Amino acid sequence: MVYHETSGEEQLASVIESGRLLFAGQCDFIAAANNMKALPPVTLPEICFAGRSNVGKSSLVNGLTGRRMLARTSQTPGRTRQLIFFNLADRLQLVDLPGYGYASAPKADIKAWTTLTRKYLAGRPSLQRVFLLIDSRRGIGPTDHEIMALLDETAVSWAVVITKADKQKSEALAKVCRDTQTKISKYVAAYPELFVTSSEDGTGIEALRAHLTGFALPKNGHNPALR
Ligand SMILES: Nc1nc2c(ncn2[C@@H]2O[C@H](COP(=O)(O)OP(=O)(O)O)[C@@H](O)[C@H]2O)c(=O)[nH]1
Ligand SMILES: [Mg+2]
Repeated sequence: MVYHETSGEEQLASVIESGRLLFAGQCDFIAAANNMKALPPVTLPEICFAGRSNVGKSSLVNGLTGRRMLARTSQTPGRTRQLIFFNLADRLQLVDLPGYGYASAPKADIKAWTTLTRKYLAGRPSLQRVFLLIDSRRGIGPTDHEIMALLDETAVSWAVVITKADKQKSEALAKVCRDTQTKISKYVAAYPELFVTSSEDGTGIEALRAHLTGFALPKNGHNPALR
């Protein structure tokens, strides 16, 4: 018998290609919710992006989907107070969560963030994983730790995405990654691998697309895990 064994390289290329195809598909804005009733119904597996205001969430959604204007990016942080839902090719839902920790009242900000977002995190059966964005120039701050503790509490699986990698020299970037990895190792719900990205120069975007494809419905298929 002759087997064709796929090499590691072939497998990687195929996963990258699946990611490219998924994110090249249709991507539509479906809802902006500022209360639980306004959340769109659970129909697709979902992943969401969380992080401080200005960390690069909207830019990442735009970078992943290759659409410059899909998620509104802003020079004025702290403006988005809603959960923004996008439907990607009827296979995966992407959610841009409100930013936190900006301005002079971080405590009040966390509280506002917590009320709706916490309900969403705790009560969304389709939510597969939270991607928590950390700016490569700042690393993990105290507010991020609060959010990480909250995520651990709600028992949602979460992973860190380092953003703005283009803004750091490679040594400094490596150090931020090491520090971040050490810090997140204390959290039980944290995925151990970091995703290092730049929406500016495309670093890590195809790897993240490939990873996210693992949560999507198969093409023309259905997901038995979803009721
Ligand atoms: N150099 C660089 N700037 C970025 C990157 N991602 C976002 N930005 C900038 O950071 C600012 C905030 O980005 P935005 O996506 O609106 O952040 P959000 O508040 O988390 O949604 C904007 O001025 C973006 O142009 C990146 O990867 N590299
Ligand atoms: Mg934004």
